[in-house]
Amino acid sequence: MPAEIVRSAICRNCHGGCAVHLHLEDGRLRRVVPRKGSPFNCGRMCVKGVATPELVHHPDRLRSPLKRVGPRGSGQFEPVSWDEALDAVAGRLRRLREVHGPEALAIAQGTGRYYYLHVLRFANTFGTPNWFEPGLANCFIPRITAANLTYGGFVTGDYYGDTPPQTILFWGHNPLVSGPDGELSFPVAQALDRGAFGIAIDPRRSETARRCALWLPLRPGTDAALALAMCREIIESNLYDVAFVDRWTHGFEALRQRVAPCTLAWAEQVCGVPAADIRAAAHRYATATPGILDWGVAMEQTPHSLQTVRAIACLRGLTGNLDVPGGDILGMRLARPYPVRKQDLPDGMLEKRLGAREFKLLGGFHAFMPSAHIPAVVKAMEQGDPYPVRGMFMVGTNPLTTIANPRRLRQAMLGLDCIVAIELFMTPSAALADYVLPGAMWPEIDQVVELPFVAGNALFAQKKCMEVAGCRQVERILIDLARRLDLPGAEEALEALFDQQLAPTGLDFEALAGQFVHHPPFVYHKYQEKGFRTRSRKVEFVSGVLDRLGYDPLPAAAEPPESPVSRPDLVAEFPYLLITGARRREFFCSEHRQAPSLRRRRPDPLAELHPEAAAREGIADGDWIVVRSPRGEARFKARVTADIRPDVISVDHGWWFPERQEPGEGRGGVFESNANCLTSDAPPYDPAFGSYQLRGLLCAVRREA
Ligand SMILES: Nc1nc2c(c(=O)[nH]1)N[C@H]1C(S)=C(S)[C@@H](COP(=O)(O)OP(=O)(O)OC[C@H]3O[C@@H](n4cnc5c(=O)[nH]c(N)nc54)[C@H](O)[C@@H]3O)O[C@H]1N2
Ligand SMILES: Nc1nc2c(c(=O)[nH]1)N[C@H]1C(S)=C(S)[C@@H](COP(=O)(O)OP(=O)(O)OC[C@H]3O[C@@H](n4cnc5c(=O)[nH]c(N)nc54)[C@H](O)[C@@H]3O)O[C@H]1N2
Ligand code: SF4
Ligand SMILES: [Mo]
Repeated sequence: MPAEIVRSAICRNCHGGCAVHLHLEDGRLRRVVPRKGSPFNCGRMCVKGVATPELVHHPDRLRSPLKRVGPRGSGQFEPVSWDEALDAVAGRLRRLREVHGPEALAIAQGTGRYYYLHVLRFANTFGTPNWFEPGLANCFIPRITAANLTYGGFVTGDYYGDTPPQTILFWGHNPLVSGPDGELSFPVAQALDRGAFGIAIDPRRSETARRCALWLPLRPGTDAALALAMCREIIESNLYDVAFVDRWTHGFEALRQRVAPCTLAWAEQVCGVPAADIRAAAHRYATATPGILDWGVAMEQTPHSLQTVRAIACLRGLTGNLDVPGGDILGMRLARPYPVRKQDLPDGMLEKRLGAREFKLLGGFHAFMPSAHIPAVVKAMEQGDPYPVRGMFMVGTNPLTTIANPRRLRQAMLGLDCIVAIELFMTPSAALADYVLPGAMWPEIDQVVELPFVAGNALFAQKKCMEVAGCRQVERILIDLARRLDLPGAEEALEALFDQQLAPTGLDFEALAGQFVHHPPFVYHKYQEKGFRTRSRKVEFVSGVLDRLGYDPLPAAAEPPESPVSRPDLVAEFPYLLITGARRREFFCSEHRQAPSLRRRRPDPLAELHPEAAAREGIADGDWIVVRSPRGEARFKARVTADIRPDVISVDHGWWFPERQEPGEGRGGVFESNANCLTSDAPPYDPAFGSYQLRGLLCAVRREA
């Protein structure tokens, strides 16, 4: 086959969204380069995207369905044909449903990949409410929900219009490296280059914080207190947008009263940040407008996630930085939601969803994307309580690296009747499966992409650019299984589902793929016509929905359950604060350690600590160290840096070692440098989302002997 350049592709090596060109030769992907002039990625891309050919053609890539032949956990598999694998998997799933009911199948998936919503469709049509993802209670859903509750829609920063932001407040977020939309890092960098005033609220001076004029290194887990103090300062100094607050908000007086005790001095003491800096951040964000408040995942990883994101959300309402050029803009939602067939979930299954009754915004009727609570699913696997979960279908997730207390999960999985995985590589989690089905990577698929995620201000369509023999697009695998299981909607082809999604645009998949992008002019101030899409039609400082559900309708602060304040008994043994899950540009969660160019840049899992802590513990930069929490240990290479609070240790996210394929529990060294060997899946949880604590835990550190 001759050389060819495909010009209409969207990289998905992270949640993704960079428009790229693919250079193909003899059916192989040779090079990925950024598409010039693309507004979202500004004609740029990152190293993960550049490394795509190494991953697509990697010798370890799964290229045939595999059937387990040894005992579960032995990692012994033999290749089988697609027909044999799909027939066998359908047979197993049917039997499971007949014997125990559809709810006995847990469907686990990973963070937003191309097939994300189709997995939910499969769960609904199969009839199980027990669909989950490690990042739901602890990632993005609290932010989306807080925005929906407060403004009636999701908001993203306006980096794209003619009016640049004057101020960008980065809250627990490092978009130059990580974030829900990878392509966003480029317009963020551009806005900072063009002189936007950056403020970073982060215990580490992250790559993004280093580009900011003001850095507030708060104590992990105290974000709600800081946000409430900023709200108070903005109100009491009369810096709020009086006209906007009067006309467009609900509950201002109640908020004013709620935050009255939250003085700068109080916040300084709770958060460990000088009052003068909190004041400066509040004044700058309120007065140097328009301003963007770009928030990340950190404050969703505490058992206080709802009130934390709500407190931060109120700042946008007070300052009127909403749906204005250069501020935070409400999404256009150009497409219809993907047809996930919620209506097919049988009667009674909503009540059966594990954890839904307790965590109403995770799994209940008002949840944005209803899912099960992971600790409840693991308990049902272990104990059959309140009913048995006997099977697990993993679609692009490696939960032994990403779920708290992964040893417990592994033990529970060993006892299941049936495990199926769709994967790109043989991960430690997939190695526990009975059948492993090889999925296609993004150059090998048809896809519709909405950018930014959830906001949907532009739509892209890509047609399959190439093929890797033996691998199949995940939705097509699920449709094949649905047909074998006679599930509702199974007759609909993937293209028909894309067409349904695109209907409001007047384009179908073919037409959009032909033009690649649909990006109509953005409309600001959308609320001025019909109000915000909340019950009161206003920005709700007091949330009507939260009130009805029995949650505090006003934002509040709380001390993390494991902290020097709430657990002084642990401080002598565990004197440091642990933040888990640091992201690196080279990797996406537990992925990409196989790619030689990326691994060369970042060979080892890192733990960052301050020179004062290092000196106290006798640790030098580059030493291997052991980080210990009340639950376990993990080893990392020390990176000694002044860019972190002296009392904080930060450890990397998602590590395992694909080059180590020894059988048994140690496969892939999955429990060696695993941040989640340090975290806990035990209560307390956030009362609305069930989030558990992944940041601000207590830990100790020592040099490895
Ligand atoms: N301690 C701690 N734990 C955390 C976090 C933290 O900060 N700290 N963060 C949490 C968050 S925010 C999230 S979102 C989760 C992430 O958790 P997960 O989504 O489970 O992330 P991964 O473990 O990387 O799993 C993705 C898997 O999908 C496979 N995959 C990727 N692309 C494709 C594809 O196109 N097709 C198929 N079939 N498979 C594919 C990859 O090979 C990989 O094995 O982790 C959570 N866990
Ligand atoms: N390159 C790359 N990109 C990614 C990922 C990846 O693994 N690699 N993962 C993807 C996923 S699933 C997600 S959820 C996003 C996450 O991306 P972000 O939302 O940017 O979150 P993190 O990178 O986890 O953390 C951002 C910052 O929060 C700080 N932080 C830690 N604890 C606290 C705290 O208690 N309070 C505050 N205010 N800050 C704190 C950290 O030091 C860090 O600098 O990135 C996505 N994009
Ligand atoms: S930022 Fe994400 S979408 Fe863009 S090139 Fe990197 S991996 Fe691909
Ligand atoms: Mo995430």
